[in-house]
Amino acid sequence: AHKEKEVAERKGLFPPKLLEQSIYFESKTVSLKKYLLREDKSGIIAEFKRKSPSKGMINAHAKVERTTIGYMQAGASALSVLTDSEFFGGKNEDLSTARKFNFCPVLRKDFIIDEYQIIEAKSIGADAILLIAAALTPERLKELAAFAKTLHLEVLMEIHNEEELHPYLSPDLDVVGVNNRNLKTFETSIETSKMLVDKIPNEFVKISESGISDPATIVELKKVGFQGFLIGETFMKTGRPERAAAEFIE
Ligand code: IGP
Repeated sequence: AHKEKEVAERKGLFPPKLLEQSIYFESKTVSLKKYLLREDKSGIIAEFKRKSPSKGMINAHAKVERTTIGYMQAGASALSVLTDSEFFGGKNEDLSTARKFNFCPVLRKDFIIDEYQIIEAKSIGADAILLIAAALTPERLKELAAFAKTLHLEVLMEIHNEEELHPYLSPDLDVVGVNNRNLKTFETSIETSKMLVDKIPNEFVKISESGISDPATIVELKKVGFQGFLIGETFMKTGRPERAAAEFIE
C-alpha cells in the first residue's frame, strides 16, 4: 500500500511524458539473461542494499560508485540495486549512479505494482525489473511483464513456492528467481531453491536469491540447475562489499 501512495505522488511530480525525455529511452538495454549465461562470468548478481526489514541497517557508508565498479571487477555478471527507500534505504539515484559507471545489466529492485514504475525504471537506466508473484495476481503480473517488454526491459519474476509458479508463467518473463527468504519469518533456506528448480521450465534462466553466504553453496546450486545467484547481505555487511565479493568469487 505504501507503494500506491508513492507512485501517485511521483506521477504528479514527474509525469510519464517527462520521464520519457530521459536519454535512457534512446539507449539499448543490456540483456541480463545473456550475461547470466556467459561462460566467462560467475553468474552472480551482486546487490547494493543499505538496509533491510530483516536485518535493519546493513551498511550505512558504502558508496554506490565504488561498490558497483568493484563488484564488476570482482567478476559479478550483473548488478541489482534497491531503489525502495522505506524498507531498504535505496533511491532511484543509486541505480542511475550504478548505470553511469557500469556497462553490465542493472536490475531495478523494488516493489513494482504499476506501469509508471516500469517507465521510471527505464528512465533511470535499468535493464531489467523485478516482479514479485506474491505481490500480484497472475493477470496483473503478466500485464506488467508485457508492458516491460514494450520498453525492451527484461523481467525477473520472483517466487517462494510452487503455487506462485505455473499460474504466473508467461513468454514475457526472462528469468525466474526462487527467493530462499521466507517472507513471514525472514529465515532463509537453500532447500527452497532445491525443491523448486525442476519445476521451472528450462526456457527461463533460473536464479537462486537470498541467504547465499559461501561459495560452496553456489557449487551446490549450480549442480541442481541454477544459472544465477543473487547476493546482497554477504557482501554489504562487510566494511568493503566489493572486496568481500572479490574474495567470494576468486
Ligand atoms: C539478496 P541477501 O540475503 O543476499 O541479502 O538477498 C536478495 O535476494 C534480496 O535482497 C531480495 C529482495 C527481494 C529485496 C530478494 N527479493 C525483493 C527486496 C525485494
